[in-house]
Amino acid sequence: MRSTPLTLLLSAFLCATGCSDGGGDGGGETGGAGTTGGTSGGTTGGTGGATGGTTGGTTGGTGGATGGTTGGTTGGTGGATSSSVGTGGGGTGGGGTGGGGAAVRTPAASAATMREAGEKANPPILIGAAISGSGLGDNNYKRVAAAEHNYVTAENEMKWDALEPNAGQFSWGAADNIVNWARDNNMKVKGHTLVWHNQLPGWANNLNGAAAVEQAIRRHIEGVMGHFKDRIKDWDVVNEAVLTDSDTGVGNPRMRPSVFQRALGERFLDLSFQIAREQDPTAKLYYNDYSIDALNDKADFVYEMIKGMVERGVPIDGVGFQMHIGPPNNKADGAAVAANLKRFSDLGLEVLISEMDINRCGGQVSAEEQLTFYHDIVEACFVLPKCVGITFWGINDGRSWLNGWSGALCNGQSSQSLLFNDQYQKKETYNRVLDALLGR
Ligand code: 9MR
Repeated sequence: MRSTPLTLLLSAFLCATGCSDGGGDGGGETGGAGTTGGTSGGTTGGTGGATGGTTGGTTGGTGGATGGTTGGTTGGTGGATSSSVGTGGGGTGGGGTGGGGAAVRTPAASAATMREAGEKANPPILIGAAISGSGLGDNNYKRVAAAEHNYVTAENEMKWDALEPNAGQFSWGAADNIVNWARDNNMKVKGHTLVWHNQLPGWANNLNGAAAVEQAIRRHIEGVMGHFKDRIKDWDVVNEAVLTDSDTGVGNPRMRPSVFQRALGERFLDLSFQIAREQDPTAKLYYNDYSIDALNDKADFVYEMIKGMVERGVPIDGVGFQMHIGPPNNKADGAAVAANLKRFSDLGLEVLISEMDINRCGGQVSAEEQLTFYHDIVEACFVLPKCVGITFWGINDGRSWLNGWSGALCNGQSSQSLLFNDQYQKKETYNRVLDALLGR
């Protein structure tokens, strides 16, 4: 729907209170980036400013009063006035002035922890970790996890096989434990992951026919998002839908022949996001994948795929770059990551580092290179206001998934891939990450 005169008036008024160039002019199905602040929303909201309108249409045009001052990453928080104009699922949308789109993120002057550095940065940046149920049985693990992070992804407990082991029968216990622990420690949670070919229960993997698969996707997304609705606002909606000849993202990129793709074709992507949006109009909806961190065949293919979704008005808010560096996945340096994050964010989307670790097994990444990568890749995200979070895939080396993953080449050795050792002491990798978060 197009903007109304009232919206335009409000835009002009609110702009005077702090909007800057770069807001979205929205409009149409997907809205769009622009320079005047989102004057209208659309189905998925304008892409205004950095994010001003990303949540625009669906929440009725966020952005707004605070958009200009907090910049794009938080753009969307919207002023009361603009929200009231914009309610109605993107009707008039836009909220007008949102998303000034801060050009840079300002680091904290000092911080004792990564969490503090992330919270004091302007705009703030989420510092996350993959958390496992078994880890929460260890007091040292819990202490470090909560002191250093404010964002949680369940490592396995929210996957399809864990949550819906039998068709239509949900099992919440292990996931609830993690989500409730996060809430007790004032940590935000990202739901991981709704539609993924891996860790599917047998019954889902064996489904046949478009109708059965669509029904299963719908029941799963509605059931899971419905259960966590008050506690989880960020979701990995589709995970790892693209395949290349090697896990490093090189060679013959194509849609992965999963049960979803076989039954519905590429349409399963749009469908999953649309169902998720219907289930929660205010949630942040992400696509997530590995070995798309640098500039390679897979990243190029995923870029075109996501661009197509944005152009079709599919309700996607952002892309997660897993950032598993080293075997079995890709190698990426800071400059390549920066260029890649930038082109995706230029689509009007949020970006985030969603599963970072750097594997030393197999000798492909030296100790020195690991430190450089940790610093420079974290920096590449930090300097980009639309990069809203950095999640590390675990807390301490001893619990890393890489140690037991054959393609990771560890052969029983530690992958030495994370920021804390097995006594939960900070490693030099931690110091380099904290440096990057403090602009050093
Ligand atoms: O860390 C997870 C590990 O414990 C599981 O065995 C594995 C099984 O698929 O999944 C790991 O997490 C993956 C994540 O959910 C999606 N991206 C790749 C991660 C590492 O394999």
